[in-house]
Amino acid sequence: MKHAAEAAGPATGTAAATETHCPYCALQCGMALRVSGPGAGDAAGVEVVERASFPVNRGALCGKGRTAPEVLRTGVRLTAPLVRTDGVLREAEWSEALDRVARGFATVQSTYGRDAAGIFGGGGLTNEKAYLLGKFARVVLGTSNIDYNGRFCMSSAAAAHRKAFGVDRGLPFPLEDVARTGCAIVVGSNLADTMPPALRYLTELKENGGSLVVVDPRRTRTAEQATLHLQPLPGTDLALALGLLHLVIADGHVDEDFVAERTTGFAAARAAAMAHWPERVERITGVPVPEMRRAVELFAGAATGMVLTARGPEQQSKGTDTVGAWINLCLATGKAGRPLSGYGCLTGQGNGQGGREHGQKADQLPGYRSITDPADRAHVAAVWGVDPDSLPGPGRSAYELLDVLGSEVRALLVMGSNPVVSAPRAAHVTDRLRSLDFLVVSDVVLSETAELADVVLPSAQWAEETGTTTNLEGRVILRQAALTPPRGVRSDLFTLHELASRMGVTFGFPTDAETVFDELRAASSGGQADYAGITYDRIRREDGVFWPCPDEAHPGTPRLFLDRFATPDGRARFVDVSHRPAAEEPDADYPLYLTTGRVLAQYQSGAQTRRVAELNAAEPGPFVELHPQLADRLGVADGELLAVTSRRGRAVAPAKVSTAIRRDTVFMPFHWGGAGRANSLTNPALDPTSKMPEFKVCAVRVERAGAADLAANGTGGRS
Ligand SMILES: Nc1nc2c(c(=O)[nH]1)N[C@H]1C(S)=C(S)[C@@H](COP(=O)(O)OP(=O)(O)OC[C@H]3O[C@@H](n4cnc5c(=O)[nH]c(N)nc54)[C@H](O)[C@@H]3O)O[C@H]1N2
Ligand SMILES: Nc1nc2c(c(=O)[nH]1)N[C@H]1C(S)=C(S)[C@@H](COP(=O)(O)OP(=O)(O)OC[C@H]3O[C@@H](n4cnc5c(=O)[nH]c(N)nc54)[C@H](O)[C@@H]3O)O[C@H]1N2
Ligand code: SF4
Ligand SMILES: [Mo]
Repeated sequence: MKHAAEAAGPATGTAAATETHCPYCALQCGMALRVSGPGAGDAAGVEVVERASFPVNRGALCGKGRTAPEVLRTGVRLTAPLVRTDGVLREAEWSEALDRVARGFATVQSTYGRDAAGIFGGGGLTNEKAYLLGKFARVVLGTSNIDYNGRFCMSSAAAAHRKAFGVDRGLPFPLEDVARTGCAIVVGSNLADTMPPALRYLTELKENGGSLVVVDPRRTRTAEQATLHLQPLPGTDLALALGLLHLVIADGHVDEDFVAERTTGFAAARAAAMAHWPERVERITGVPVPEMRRAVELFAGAATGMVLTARGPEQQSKGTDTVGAWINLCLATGKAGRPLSGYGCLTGQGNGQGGREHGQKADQLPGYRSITDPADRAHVAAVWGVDPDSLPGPGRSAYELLDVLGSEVRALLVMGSNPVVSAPRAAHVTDRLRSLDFLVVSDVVLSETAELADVVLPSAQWAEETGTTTNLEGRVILRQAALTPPRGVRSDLFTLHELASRMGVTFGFPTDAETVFDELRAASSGGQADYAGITYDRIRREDGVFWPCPDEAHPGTPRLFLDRFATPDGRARFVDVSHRPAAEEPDADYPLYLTTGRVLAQYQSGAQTRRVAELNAAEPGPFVELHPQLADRLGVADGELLAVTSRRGRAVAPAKVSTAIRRDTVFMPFHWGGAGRANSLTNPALDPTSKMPEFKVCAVRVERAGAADLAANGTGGRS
């Protein structure tokens, strides 16, 4: 069934506003769009209207969401396919572009084999797109090589979740529960900037008498809200969590009944924690023992409590173990599997949750099924109408895939990511992309990655197409098309349908999102992320439906684990983990820590938000945040250009002098390409389990920029 606006063209006039959700982060704020004037390609005619009834954000939006229609404008976005001819990208008809893509993949696969074709997806894609992209890889290309940018995002938390609880849903409870818990420990999340409307849950928590502990090497706007701010060295969260568990045990705060009845593996976890006594942990982390004691008093002393992690502790080469150690703390104190208590990961991308459930991950099939499990393969193959033996096995993880471009993988489709800016060791990744025989990028704008492509396919955007996403709470929600895309722009579902048929698969790739969703429901049925009972109509009526939801009579599952955990024996599992250093620690040549992250007004690689004037005015370019004492030592003033060097490369950006950061650490946001690209510096050391790169810690040297740097930078500073 097509949504009316899709079938009938732009919804002109003053028709009722269409309810939808923001295109950006995992909060997926509810909003409504009213379209007047010509509609397509005309942001002025698209008005964002408050949708106060949607519970997660209750009408509030951040500046990114509010200005998202700016990216719908022609002149900003792509409006026709581009095909490289004589080295230059020129506009082409869809048929020519699609023929080129089909030929590009066929040539490479006939010469080098099926696995020489690769796909790099994104956690911003709707469930329908992510599902069909995974199916396209396995059924049409027959390649094992598909992975996506979520690997750079929450994969460590996902791995830890599965180890401890048997299932990975970022938050096992709705956000509203956070406001009512006794104590929340927020580890490496700056949600004041990264999910502004969600800050309300933390301020309400304090108004309700609860306490807030924030763990971040920087005094962020989130940390400013805290009852207690712990400011560890980057990359030492694992030691900190073990130190807190040590104090919990030493001070008699273990919930013995809970541990005995609902968990396994405590003995080994206890032994590991006992080896991390407070003074030792203070030496590793820099967090004074009295502050650790205070954190334990607040957390263990409250009747209910939560630990919430985001990218700070997760984007480390030991992220999985680190999250496991924080989960241990919840389990030992009985703060899991009970109302208003538990561990949760604050997932990042718009569909960061759903995007990891339905098959664009190298080791997965839809419904969180495993690509190596015979029963899982048989179920999905039956839905797809193919022989289970025809499905490839697991492929390479995101960075491992990018690292073999041009050698083992010769043709690549990128849909929904901009790795030239966002991948670790980005100069190397850019070289690999350039060395491909064939690169096709589907995007809404000409991103830095699309600029390298042989073919660029212009995709429709959030406001122009219908589809579901799954927000950070596990709530499946519906974006509804409010207007039609400009002529020359097509949805990704159309692209996959057309490519499949050119490659000989003429069924199973519908272009209508609801039809795709119905197939996804069947494919996920009986799996962990079971969507079988979720329909578009139910989502409209119920403000979203939480998975698992096995049948249409089932109410959905806002809260997991209250009776049992999702492990075979129903018990949560402690993990046996010990601290280890980051893959790269400072030394005489590279004496400082670099950590990276986000600012309020830019989103991710910046491909979309750098095209919005209001956001650029607020956050015009990259910077290096450093402490005044470090700035003095280097002899630099605020705004002066700095050169930052690591073993991977060099970046140049103005100094932003601030007492909010540790003296031994500098911080760079990663939203820009060019000379100020943070990822020229970052370390692709991978977590052994999740394959997450170590974005949050590496060693650098910082100095005043030289003449050559000034020329490369082109600008005088942060203006
Ligand atoms: N404005 C904006 N909002 C966004 C995004 C965006 O790009 N811009 N992206 C979305 C996405 S995909 C994601 S994943 C989320 C990310 O959301 P967050 O995780 O909140 O964002 P980050 O800035 O990457 O990292 C959070 C904090 O980790 C701290 N940190 C750095 N190193 C360490 C460490 O070793 N330990 C600890 N404990 N903390 C550390 C940083 O100082 C930073 O304040 O945001 C989402 N929302
Ligand atoms: N140094 C450092 N690097 C990081 C991080 C960090 O903290 N530090 N964080 C990492 C994290 S958590 C993440 S999530 C990644 C994100 O990094 P990227 O994967 O680069 O994320 P985006 O910039 O959101 O890229 C999405 C691209 O898809 C396009 N797009 C949007 N919607 C659609 C659609 O529906 N269809 C198609 N075809 N295209 C679409 C957008 O225009 C954009 O070009 O960055 C990672 N990189
Ligand atoms: S918080 Fe996230 S979902 Fe909400 S408006 Fe901002 S970017 Fe969009
Ligand atoms: Mo992310």
